[in-house]
Amino acid sequence: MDECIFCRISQGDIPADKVFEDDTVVAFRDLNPQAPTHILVIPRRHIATLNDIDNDAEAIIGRMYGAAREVAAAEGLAEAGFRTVMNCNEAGGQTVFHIHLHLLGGRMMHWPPG
Ligand code: DGP
Repeated sequence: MDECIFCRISQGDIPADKVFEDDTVVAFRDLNPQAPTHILVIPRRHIATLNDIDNDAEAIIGRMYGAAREVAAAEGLAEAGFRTVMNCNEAGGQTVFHIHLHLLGGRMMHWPPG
């Protein structure tokens, strides 16, 4: 997926402020942060939306949450708390069609989200 911006970040073709990476996932700071800490956790495998998760990809989703937990701890967010969100398709607010888990922290979160 040469045209996918998050594939290109994963491959290192486009710079990003990466905070974590392993064989399965990459985590980097969001370009347009909505909280003092706003990090995106993406799989290296191109998966367009949460609707496209198959049985194989369920393990990837698990790893994304595991990485989010590790990054949240490293960023000092674990005790106070943080939010993880994955938007799906237009009505869900998705704008980049390579799944990503938003990790937001450093301020009080509101509910319901807008
Ligand atoms: P969503 O609306 O859920 O699809 O979130 C997409 C997020 O991706 C949005 O918060 C901005 C961020 N983003 C888009 N392009 C780039 C980029 O090139 N670099 C980084 N670091 N973040 C990006």
